[in-house]
Amino acid sequence: MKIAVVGATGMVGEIMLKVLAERNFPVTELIPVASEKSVGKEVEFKGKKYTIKSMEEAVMMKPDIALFSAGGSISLECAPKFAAVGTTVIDNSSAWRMDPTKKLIVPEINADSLTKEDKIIANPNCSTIQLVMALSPLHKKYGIKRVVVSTYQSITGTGVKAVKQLENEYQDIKGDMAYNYPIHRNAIPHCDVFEDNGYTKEEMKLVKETKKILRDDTVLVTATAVRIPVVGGHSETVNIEFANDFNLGDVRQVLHEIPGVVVQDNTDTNTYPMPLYAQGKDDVFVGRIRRDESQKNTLNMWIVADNLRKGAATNTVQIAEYLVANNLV
Ligand code: 2RA
Repeated sequence: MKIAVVGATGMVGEIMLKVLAERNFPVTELIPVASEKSVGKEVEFKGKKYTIKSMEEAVMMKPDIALFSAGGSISLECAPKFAAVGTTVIDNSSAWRMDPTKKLIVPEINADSLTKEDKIIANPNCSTIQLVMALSPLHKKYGIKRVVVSTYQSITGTGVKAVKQLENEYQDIKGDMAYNYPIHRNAIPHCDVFEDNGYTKEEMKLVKETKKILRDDTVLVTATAVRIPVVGGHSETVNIEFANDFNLGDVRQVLHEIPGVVVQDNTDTNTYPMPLYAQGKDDVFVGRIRRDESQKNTLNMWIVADNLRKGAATNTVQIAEYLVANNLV
């Protein structure tokens, strides 16, 4: 497979290369793509150096698949150019996610909807992916009426500038700010930009993308997204009201049976997911599973995942794997 990685020098791009190698994806030719200032530099993949190409060069090389993590504006401009030469694009930005003609894919949930005609495929937002990995099977079994989710998001979701800000603040160094406030010893209830309804874009991504992936607009979702000084991954408290009652043991069994979900839930041994231990892993970790005693048919849980892996790079590569395995590219 001739594979382009667009945004190859970014945080997610670098991890996409790492995951492609880890999973031994059948790459016969790698085309790393980055901004003009990086063209001509090299990236290493599986012990070999590859020269970074410009977007125009990469399009002319007609890759089979292009994995994008280069921001929404570049994706809106360039994904159609790749698609026009027959490349299948899997994009990590929000550009295409809510486009009714584009599919929003978490392979374990809805990859079966993909066809050869899907030439631009959207990778969901990281905080959505880990949420729906747990919600989907429970929705099928019990019918979800409403979800209340609060996120505790890693600064890596913002990028290198945020990681540098935290490092500087550890050492009391004044430097560039990724956020309006210090992040060290703080929690900022502001991920992405505010919309007219008082929610942030990040929160509305959770609301809208969850409905699209579950293919059910009747599922009610409300969200609060908070940035915290953590690097290992995103954490979420989730309160789920079902249409039907449930048995806690059955809920744990349903979650346990999902490929890619690991239940870590034992209060006797203080066993529960934490971002420090989720970092670098591809699973979605679920714990603190307990009945909401304030309301019938309602459950609380805690969900943690590495936002750069299953939340971005790994999910993208898994979509590519599905396309190859099902002869869709
Ligand atoms: C964030 N989910 O964490 C967004 C984009 N990566 O900032």
